[in-house]
Amino acid sequence: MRNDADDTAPGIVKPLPARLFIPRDTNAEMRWEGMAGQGRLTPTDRFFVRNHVVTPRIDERTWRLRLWGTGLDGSPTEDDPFELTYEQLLNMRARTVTTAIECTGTGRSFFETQQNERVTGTPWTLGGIGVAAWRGVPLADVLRRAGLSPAAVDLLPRGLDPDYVDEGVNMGRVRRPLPIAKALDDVLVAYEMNGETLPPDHGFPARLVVPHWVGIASIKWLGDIQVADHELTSPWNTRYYRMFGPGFPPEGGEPLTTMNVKSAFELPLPATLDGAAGHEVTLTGRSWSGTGRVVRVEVSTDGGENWQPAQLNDSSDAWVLWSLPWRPPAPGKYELLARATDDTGHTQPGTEPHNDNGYLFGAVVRHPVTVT
Ligand SMILES: Nc1nc2c(c(=O)[nH]1)N[C@H]1C(S)=C(S)[C@@H](COP(=O)(O)O)O[C@H]1N2
Ligand SMILES: [Mo]
Repeated sequence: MRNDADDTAPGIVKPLPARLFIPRDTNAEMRWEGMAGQGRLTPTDRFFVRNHVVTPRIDERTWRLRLWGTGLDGSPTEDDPFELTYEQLLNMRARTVTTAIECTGTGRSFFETQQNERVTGTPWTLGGIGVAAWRGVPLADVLRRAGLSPAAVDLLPRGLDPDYVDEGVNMGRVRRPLPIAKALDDVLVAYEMNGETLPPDHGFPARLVVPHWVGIASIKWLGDIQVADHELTSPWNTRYYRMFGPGFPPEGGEPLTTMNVKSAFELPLPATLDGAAGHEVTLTGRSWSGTGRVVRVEVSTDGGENWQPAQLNDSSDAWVLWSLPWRPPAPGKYELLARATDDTGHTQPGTEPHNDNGYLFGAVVRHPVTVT
């Protein structure tokens, strides 16, 4: 039996009780059974953490958000940037946005376990997603205050965590280009999560929240933003977060942007349903999509032979909560599957085309359950 002691991941500040998290190197994956009975939001105590390095401790009194580059009026330099204090940020017009942050590697391990394909990277199951109410200032307002020029093309938001070293090569601080159109659309400079000050692990004092996009876009511990009148690159849009492998160009596909459709049961993986044989249980889960609103979820309790529509109980922009009664006929092993479709017609496929880094596994997951 699993005890309730906290696991540790080097560099994560918050407690990681074993009943809520699976430690994965510098990261912590959420256990889906921890969402059973929860409301629309992922409570902060169980929200996954994805750190390339470690959570830095930042003093908000000396912190500044710095903006610089050729995409701002007067082209302020990195050495003499436009600056906002924490105080000033908190005094700007704020908005609250409920949206998911999801790691591009969510579901990666299923490339191996379901498709027998080798991929590199953290072997997440489905717990690399969380939905929170983020409060902060629209990035568009911050940019305008800094003197956004009509010539601006690309941004490069950069974190204050230590340099990321990948197999001995120093990649510098975590930073990923963000096109100006998305920056002006719906991106938030967030300083609160679920009604509380942003916790250290989730980006205190401020982070970007980039709705519907790959989690890497939502830069934590935001320190500065280069605003340029030309396209920008960093390893996070050239080397990482592109599709590589057979069928993709040698330099990789286009930088990844929107997330795909996924579904998860609010059960341990694998699960045991003790004493459920012949009795009705309620299966619950959630489905979400970066490309639209989930409008249909079908569930199979027999390995994909037969499908039934799940009841959609609560749908926010971020994800839909669903349920389905199930009476397992006899003790034994079952495979549960959930398949979602969004309002732009994207449905979860049976298999996911391979890519070497195992990004964006969106195929239907086969969830093993033992019924006694
Ligand atoms: N500065 C910085 N920002 C970052 C990261 C990081 O390691 N450093 N990880 C990114 C990735 S890959 C993801 S999936 C999300 C995870 O956000 P969370 O840890 O709050 O869940 O943060 C993104 N922002
Ligand atoms: Mo990620």
